[in-house]
Amino acid sequence: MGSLWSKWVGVAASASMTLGAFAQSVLVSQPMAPNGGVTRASQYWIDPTGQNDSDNDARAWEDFTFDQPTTLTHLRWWGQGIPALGFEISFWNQDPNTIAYQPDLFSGPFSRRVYTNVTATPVGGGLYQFDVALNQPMSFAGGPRYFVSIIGRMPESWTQWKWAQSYAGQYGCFWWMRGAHMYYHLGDNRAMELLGPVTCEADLNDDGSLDFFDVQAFLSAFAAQDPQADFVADGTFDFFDVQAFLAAFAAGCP
Ligand SMILES: [Ca+2]
Ligand SMILES: [Ca+2]
Ligand SMILES: [Ca+2]
Repeated sequence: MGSLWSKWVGVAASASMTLGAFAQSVLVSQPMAPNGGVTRASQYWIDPTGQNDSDNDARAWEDFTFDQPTTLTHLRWWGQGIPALGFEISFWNQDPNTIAYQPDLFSGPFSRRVYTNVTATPVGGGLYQFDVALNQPMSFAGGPRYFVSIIGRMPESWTQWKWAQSYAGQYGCFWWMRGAHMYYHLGDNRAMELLGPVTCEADLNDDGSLDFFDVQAFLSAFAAQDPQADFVADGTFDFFDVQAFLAAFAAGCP
């Protein structure tokens, strides 16, 4: 135990780090299909008279689910063109009154915001990767299906913004067009990525830095056979957990 202990102390002394404020990890990855795949119109005419009743108006929703409670901080998506008036990004619950794949259209979105500070990076073929930091981190429960809807805000009634396809994802997407007076469950998934703060596994006391207190917390949890110390999550507490903790600690926090 003595040599192991001195190794811990050595690692702890050499690796006191702080979480970067802007580091992100990709939580859901549905990258764009080659050449955008099947694109879907998702835009509203921002009618100067406020009526917003263009038959051309359309909206696409893409679903996502987390295994455990999760925080989102950034969104990335792909599509055609750059809407002159920015994007509206909204989050919706699954409709609780049906087992069918459907956002809660009756209640509407539980969060909706217009973003004009979106970063657009050309990726060829008139397509762009769009990136935005959400105005505030958003928390989601583990288990339920959610939807994110992204619409381009257009100054004319006849222009479209089209959301690219991803070959990743499941269940396809949900889509509506005002002129068609119908909702559609389509087979193709939309291209998007959901990003959150980088989690730091070895930061056992959750204070954003790695130091001796985390080693101490690991030792206590290990001695108590607390699941927190079961780093190789197999229900047993052995050297492999110690090794995994040391590796995570040595890797540091981004
Ligand atoms: Ca989908
Ligand atoms: Ca810590
Ligand atoms: Ca284990």
